[in-house]
Amino acid sequence: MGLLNSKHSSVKQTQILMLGLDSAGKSTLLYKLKFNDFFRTNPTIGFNVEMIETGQNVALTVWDVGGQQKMRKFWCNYFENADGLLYVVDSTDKQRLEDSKKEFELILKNEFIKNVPVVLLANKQDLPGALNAEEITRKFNMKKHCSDRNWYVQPCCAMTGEGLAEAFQKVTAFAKNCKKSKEEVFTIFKQ
Ligand SMILES: Nc1nc2c(ncn2[C@@H]2O[C@H](COP(=O)(O)OP(=O)(O)OP(=O)(O)O)[C@@H](O)[C@H]2O)c(=O)[nH]1
Ligand SMILES: [Mg+2]
Repeated sequence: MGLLNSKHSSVKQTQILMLGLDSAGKSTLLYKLKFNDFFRTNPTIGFNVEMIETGQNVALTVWDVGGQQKMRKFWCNYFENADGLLYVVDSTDKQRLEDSKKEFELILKNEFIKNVPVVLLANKQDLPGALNAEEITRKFNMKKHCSDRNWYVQPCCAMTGEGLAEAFQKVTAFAKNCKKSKEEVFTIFKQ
């Protein structure tokens, strides 16, 4: 069989897919993490991609895909290689919370995203009226929808960077474990 157990090289290269509705704060978050600076963003048409060094001997490739309605049909093009999913929510946008939840559930149903670990980012915690991590966890019914994978809900503020390091550490650790178990399956399959 032509399946390769590329343990050493693959563990270090981790693909993180970042999704969420438009204006959730994905690009702000990506550039804050990459350059430790706040940048004014424009709505993303297509995607942004950045390499992030984590200091854990893991290089993350982070894909930030535009979240406008017309863009969402292209999200599935990025699913196949994702080792971890970061789903960003504007915690103050109560009107569109239901939309965001629906999109999230659709993603989780996709075959390529099966078992892929999820970190949900409850962004814009600096703003008054932001739902906290517990409220977002409940609204998104995380226990039910993510029962087949590792998941975590991280409150954050993309503008100040608060909570971002924790979120990326978490998704990296989850993705590493997920890769390990995939490789074990490959190894068994090869024998
Ligand atoms: N107050 C506050 N504003 C934020 C935060 N994160 C992002 N924003 C603002 O929210 C707006 C949208 O941010 P973007 O990063 O462009 O959102 P996006 O998710 O990339 O949007 P699309 O590219 O359209 O999918 C910008 O005006 C940001 O400055 C935050 O943590 N707090
Ligand atoms: Mg963007």
